[in-house]
Amino acid sequence: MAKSALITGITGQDGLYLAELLLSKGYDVHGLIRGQNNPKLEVVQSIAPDVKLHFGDLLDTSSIMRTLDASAPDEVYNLGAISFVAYSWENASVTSQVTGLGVLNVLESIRNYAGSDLAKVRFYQASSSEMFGKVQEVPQRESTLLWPRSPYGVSKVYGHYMTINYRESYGMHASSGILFNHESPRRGPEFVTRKVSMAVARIKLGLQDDITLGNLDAKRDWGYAGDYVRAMWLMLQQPVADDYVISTGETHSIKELLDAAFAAVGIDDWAGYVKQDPRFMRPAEVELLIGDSSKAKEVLGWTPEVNFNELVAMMVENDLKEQSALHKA
Ligand code: NDP
Ligand code: GDR
Repeated sequence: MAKSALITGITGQDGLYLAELLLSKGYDVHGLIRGQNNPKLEVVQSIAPDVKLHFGDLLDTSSIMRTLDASAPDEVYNLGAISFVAYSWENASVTSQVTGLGVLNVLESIRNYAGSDLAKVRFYQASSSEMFGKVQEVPQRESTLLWPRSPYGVSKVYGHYMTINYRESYGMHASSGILFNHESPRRGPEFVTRKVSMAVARIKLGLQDDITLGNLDAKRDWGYAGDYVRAMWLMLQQPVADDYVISTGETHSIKELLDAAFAAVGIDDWAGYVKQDPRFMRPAEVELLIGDSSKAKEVLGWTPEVNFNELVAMMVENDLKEQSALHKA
């Protein structure tokens, strides 16, 4: 019989890639979608029409329980979250509730749903490299001390330890993927890679004059979302649940991101196109992230396939197509 999987955060970047991966493996895929008129519902239905959608919210435990009953999942991937770090300072309480307590709501719902047969449901939590924050070790690995720098990071730490706690307290097959930044043409436009790829495409097409950013010196370990959802699935196929860092092991500054994005449209000197505004600076910055994913390589056999330059070129190329189509329409 086909396995069943439930994905929270189905309308997000990772939710869609994961849904496509699981459908290609023959899973019966269910997604939790929130809101009475979510504009992304149509996107999910057009890209992955075989996904069965259930209306619910991470803040509404009864909706999660109902969705578990309806989908009878073998695997639950908890990707739903308020995920924009900058937003989390302005909205610390709701971020803590959704990104932090939401994890507990899913774990408790699974515990109630599965009863004495807890082993029948495997759980994946979307933990984040933002938990390392003010990094205490370079590169960061599973054992590195966590030192989050934003309400988002603090909420992810809560979800991370709650996942470990359910594994240790109840023997639940609950794993956390500590994923470093991963991007794609489906990345939300509020995140720096997509903000840059869209702006560079529009500048090239003569639709925009410049781009305004915040800190250009911060460094991130950027990978491709399509590679990273593969790691999520691999974690839940292991006999024993565990936590894994997923990263490329390479770090690049925002300036290097600008180098790669402008180079993709043939512009070598971007200085005249880039402005800075304190509005985009953060109250506390995560200056440097670089991950060591050797455990994932050893145990899961996982390695990333798309490198930084290929990723940036893929995003710019997609935005050139999207923006010219929009402009012609
Ligand atoms: P997105 O921001 O693209 O997607 C977040 C998803 O969460 C959306 O589907 C959103 O739905 C949903 N959501 C928000 N609030 C609620 C709620 N109250 N109830 C139910 N669903 C809700 O994130 P990504 O796809 O990029 O990331 C997936 C997960 O991985 C997130 O948990 C993120 O924090 C984490 N992560 C991401 C990394 C990255 O680099 N992308 C790295 C490490 C961790 P809606 O359409 O309604 O807004
Ligand atoms: P991040 O991603 O905070 O790492 O979280 P984001 O792309 O928002 O920021 C990356 C870095 O770029 C700097 N930056 C800017 N960022 C944005 N968004 N806009 C700007 O104009 C800008 N200028 C400079 C930031 O200061 C930061 O240093 C992402 C999210 O997907 C999280 O959910 C996830 O957990 C982490 O990645 C890993």
